[in-house]
Amino acid sequence: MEKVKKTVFSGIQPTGTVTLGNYLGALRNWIPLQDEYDCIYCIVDLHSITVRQEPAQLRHNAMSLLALYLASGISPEKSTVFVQSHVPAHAELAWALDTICYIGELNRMTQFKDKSAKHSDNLNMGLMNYPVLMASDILLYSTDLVPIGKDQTQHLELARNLAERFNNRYSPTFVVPEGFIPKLGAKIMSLQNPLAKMSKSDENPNGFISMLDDSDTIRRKMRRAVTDSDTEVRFSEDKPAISNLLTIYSLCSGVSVADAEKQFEGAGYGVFKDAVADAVIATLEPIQQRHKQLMADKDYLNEVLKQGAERANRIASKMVAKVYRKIGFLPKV
Ligand code: ATP
Ligand code: LTN
Repeated sequence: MEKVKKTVFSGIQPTGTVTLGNYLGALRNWIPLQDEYDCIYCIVDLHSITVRQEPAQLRHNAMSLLALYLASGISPEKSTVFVQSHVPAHAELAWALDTICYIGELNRMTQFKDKSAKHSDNLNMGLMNYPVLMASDILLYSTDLVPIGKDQTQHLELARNLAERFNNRYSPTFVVPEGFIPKLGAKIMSLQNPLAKMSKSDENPNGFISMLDDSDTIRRKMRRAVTDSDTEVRFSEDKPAISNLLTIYSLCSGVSVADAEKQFEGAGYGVFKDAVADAVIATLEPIQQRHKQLMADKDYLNEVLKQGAERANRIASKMVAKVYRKIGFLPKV
């Protein structure tokens, strides 16, 4: 049966508080898709335990991330919002996909190499297996479009390869998904090192702006942000720090990068950084207020999760049953 609407799937790990990078590169782009697509937005807690998590903190982070999804404009009436561990099909399909994924493919993954170096004391199988679980998330829902930041393109490519491999080995089963990567903001860089991506698990909190940072913290982090050698506010490859701030400014204020360059001609970095801070604060403040209200209403948040898990389970369990049948497992009696 042809679908009326195409399907969108994406997720964020509850590994800490979502950063401005996660927001501008991913979350923000999820909102407008809700009108045109069947959107499924997941809190990927199974992924998050590939790095050690403190149980109470993980529980808090997952709930807070749900509140941030909703506060940012994800509507539980329009979209399916749920927690990955509430839907067993994610792990069930991942196992089957594991058996058609080669170790060499996972060994080549940049994120695996980076995280292995960073967590050499905890080189667990989950860290290596991470992209297969992500493929499972996507393929379970016959996803057409996956809105993600640039760092996830290699993982999406693997999901496409596994879908095609399974379809060829058995028969057409999975939709081969496409990525949706924004032109501007697909890789927001650290404020302390413009050559490294802004990450919520950065040890130096001055490197990232968390979506829940208060105005004073945002202003302070912005003032401390590293800059490039001359004093010109210009977007260019040889000015990675200022180009990153211009990207943030443009996305938060709605002013194009070219117009922003004109606006700050001769102004100096101090004035520019304060304007970037103002734009970020104006973007985040209303979200923070809604987040606070939502966090005070746990019954509502739990109800959203319950309905989301029911909807997701219905679709995902059917897909697993179909895959298990094609593989040759005996049907349940
Ligand atoms: P961690 O630091 O815990 O590994 P993370 O900050 O990289 O996490 P994820 O949960 O892995 O965040 O990513 C969620 C989404 O945000 C993904 O679509 C990812 O591509 C996007 N994203 C992450 N960091 C950035 C960034 N700096 N700029 C743009 N998009 C980003
Ligand atoms: N690996 C992603 C998070 C993620 C995801 C997904 C994104 C897990 N499953 C499915 C899109 C679709 C990351 O951002 N690190």
